[in-house]
Amino acid sequence: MQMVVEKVLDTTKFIDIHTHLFPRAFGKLGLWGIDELLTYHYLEAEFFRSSEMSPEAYFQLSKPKQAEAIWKALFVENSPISEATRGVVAVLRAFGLPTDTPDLREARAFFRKQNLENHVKQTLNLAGVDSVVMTNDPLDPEEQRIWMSGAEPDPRFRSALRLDRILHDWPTQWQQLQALGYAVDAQVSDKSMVEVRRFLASWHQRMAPLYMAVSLPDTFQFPDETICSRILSVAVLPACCELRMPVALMIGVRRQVNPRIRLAGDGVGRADLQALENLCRTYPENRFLVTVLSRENQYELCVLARKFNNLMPFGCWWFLNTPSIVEEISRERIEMLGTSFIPQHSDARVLEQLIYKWRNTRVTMAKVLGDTYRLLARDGRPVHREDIERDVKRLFRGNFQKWTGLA
Ligand code: RAT
Ligand code: ZN
Repeated sequence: MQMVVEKVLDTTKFIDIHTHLFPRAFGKLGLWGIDELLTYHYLEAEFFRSSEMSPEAYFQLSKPKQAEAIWKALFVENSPISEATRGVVAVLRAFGLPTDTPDLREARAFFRKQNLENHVKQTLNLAGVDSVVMTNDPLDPEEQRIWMSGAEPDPRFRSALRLDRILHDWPTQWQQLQALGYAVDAQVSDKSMVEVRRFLASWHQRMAPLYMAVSLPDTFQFPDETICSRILSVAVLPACCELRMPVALMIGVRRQVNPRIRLAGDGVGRADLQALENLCRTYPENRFLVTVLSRENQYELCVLARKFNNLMPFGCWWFLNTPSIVEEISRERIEMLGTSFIPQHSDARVLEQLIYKWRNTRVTMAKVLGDTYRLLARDGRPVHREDIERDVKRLFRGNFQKWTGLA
């Protein structure tokens, strides 16, 4: 049975429902190669724990120099045993590159000679995924320019309309919307809300996103007397209903607890999931894809999902994406929700990260599913290969396809 579970997991192509990757047409926004892998912010956070270099000195360096400093501190002077460092080792190995050299010469030479198109194909193949969902921010100036100039879509890279700037930074972003021709104001008036809906509809047409998404702090409340709450309820949720799209809520991030280390400086806090309960109950016509960052919120999320079928838990996000925690959360979800959830997304920012992140997910899920089927068989129900295939397909493809209409 264990071997069948592993085989099915290995041969089923997954859909990666949340990444920060971009296709070739997005130029420099798409990150790949050894220097990008090494300067991943998960590794930067670890670097500052093992190096005497100050963040200020580090951020002054060029990217290749940063990569070299991280390689030296985390891979040469120390054993790369953390999840993020092991990931780089696994990627190097997957491409037949040495994993214990004192410098990056060979790895750099390898990536330099890759043809990007073939490399993307090979990487997706090695990762066992056939589509990845991007994070698309219409108010990011660089991204906006690319979308406006009609970048050629790549069917493997699907879009998700990210709302963080609009929802969290209205006081500085409303003028951007105004400059794009929307009659909005600082006071989030009724007229403004109609205009935000028009903005979302127009970007929906341009991007063809599978869902809208926002990350939310641990302090998130709903309903609330905030601009975020107003835009969410008056513009975003009605727009999602009208456009028949789910909204993804990623709850529990404490942004910039240490601004000195920039992107690596975000933290986590336990959220009050009463807010989510209120949303699911008040908006039965809306569908909520939800991931929570705090380990302490996972059980409540499962209980809520048992109450509301318009709630789909997904992924073990960010700091939770380590084998021990993924195992714990996935067991809990299966025990409470069967196959009615989406176990994981990669959150990859650098193309080749797909390889190790999905490999690790498969290893952990093989353990969890194998144990689950053994319990089921012991209880008296034989488990066939077709059952396992159906379940894996539902978990890693079907649930998302059903919610987003992705073929
Ligand atoms: O996991 C990450 O890389 C974080 O920095 C965030 O991007 C997070 O996943 C998010 O989407 O906000
Ligand atoms: Zn993310």
